[in-house]
Amino acid sequence: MEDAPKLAGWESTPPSARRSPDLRQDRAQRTRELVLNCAAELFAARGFHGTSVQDVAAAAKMTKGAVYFHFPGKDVLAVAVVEAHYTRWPALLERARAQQAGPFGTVLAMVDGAAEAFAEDVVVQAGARLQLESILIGLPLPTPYIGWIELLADLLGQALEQGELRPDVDPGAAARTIVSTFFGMQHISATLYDRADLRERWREVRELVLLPLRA
Ligand code: LUB
Repeated sequence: MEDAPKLAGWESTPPSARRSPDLRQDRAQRTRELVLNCAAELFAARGFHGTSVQDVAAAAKMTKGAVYFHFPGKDVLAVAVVEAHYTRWPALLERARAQQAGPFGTVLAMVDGAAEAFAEDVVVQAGARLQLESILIGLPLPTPYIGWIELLADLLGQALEQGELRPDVDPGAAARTIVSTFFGMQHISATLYDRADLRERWREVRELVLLPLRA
């Protein structure tokens, strides 16, 4: 049985989503989520520079003032979308670990789930694009990649201890290779084919990069 892996920088409730008790009303929360999802659709399609708060307000069928109440600027909105993108992974990890397939099986389930999320989840797609456009955003974003690298290194270390990983494979090197390969795969798919071939490209990476690491 694997130990609970680390979740570097992945918070299930990011700072931007924490609200004082008086703001935790369902309606305010639902409005915030509507604005966030409308912003994600626009950021994913047009990028940070190509999206205005007015565009988000129109898409959410709200006034700009209502958007500013939840997010006092486009930069704040972009940070919230990137943070929301990272909140997907702790829940995915819980589902992966629930399969009790051992640490290497959990790695496979995690990256399979990430491929599905990058193919389907507009908040994840927007988060990835905004990370690439971070220089345009006037506020700091969560540090990219480290969460995945540390989680996979942790799980692959456990896989090595349990004889599931080839003994000649360094868990840290394998984690960095998997994350780099996955990042490049999803970026090329997004750039060339708007992610239409992402699942097929992921199957190739899984077959040629991940499965050969097994003992
Ligand atoms: C992942 C992206 C796009 C890493 O973790 C991250 O920050 C990521 C956005 O920055 O791919 C590969 C799973």
